[in-house]
Amino acid sequence: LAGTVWVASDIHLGPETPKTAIAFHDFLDKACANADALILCGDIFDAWIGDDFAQAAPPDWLLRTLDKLGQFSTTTPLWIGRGNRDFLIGHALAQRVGAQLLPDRVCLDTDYGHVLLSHGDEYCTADASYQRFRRIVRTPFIQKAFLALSLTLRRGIADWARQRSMAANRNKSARIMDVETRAVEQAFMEYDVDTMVHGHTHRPAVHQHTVGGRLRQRIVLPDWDYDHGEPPRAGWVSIDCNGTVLHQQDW
Ligand code: OKV
Repeated sequence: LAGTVWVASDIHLGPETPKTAIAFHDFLDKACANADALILCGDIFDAWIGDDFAQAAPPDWLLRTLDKLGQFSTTTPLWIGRGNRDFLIGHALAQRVGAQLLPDRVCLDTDYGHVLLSHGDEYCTADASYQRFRRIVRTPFIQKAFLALSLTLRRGIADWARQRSMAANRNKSARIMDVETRAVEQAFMEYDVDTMVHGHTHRPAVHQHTVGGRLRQRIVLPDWDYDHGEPPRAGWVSIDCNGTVLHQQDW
């Protein structure tokens, strides 16, 4: 990856976030003008129940973003990673928008060196009930069975799962829902990188970790929301030969 790489995550687009969609589309114009590649590392969408949903007759809000991404990728390379919400994104969607799918964790070879990129939910190891949910819905035969259901049934299951999750999260502490330092440090060691970027926790920050006697940097991306209260939230990380910069609506 040569030049300037931009990374964003947790846009959480859906039928009820039109302002966030507009902000994201503006961001794509900005990325088109300033970045040599764009990586979206998970939860572009607030829910995803199968690529066929986007293929048959996508609702208006989705069609606009698919077309925008498709247009974007004709001029700038686009990579898409799956998040904890849109983990069912598949190659059909990637093809539809002209993107390449990323694996869950990927070591990017940038002008600033190796950067470990992931969505970030895999580091939330203190949240046992979430990790259980994650294991179940990531089981291939369970995914196949789910995708074989009618869209109506899948929508029903998704609504139910989201209601249950919201109820459960109300009783979880901030610490439980953040990353575990031990899981992060393990990843730094395993991938032997000095820079890590992830989203998921919605706690944008630049953290320093000393692991294996080396100072390392972990950049956490913000989520995006222009539809629920002030101030709006958005941001991205830019990576070039000079290093990394976390941008938060200073644009
Ligand atoms: C995504 C999350 C809902 C968190 C269900 C198998 C199973 C897939 C699914 C249903 C839900 C995605 C696809 C959604 C993420 C939630 C609630 C909590 C914490 C099955 C395969 F098990 F039912 F058979 N799902 N949807 N959550 O609405 O997009 O990440 S979702």
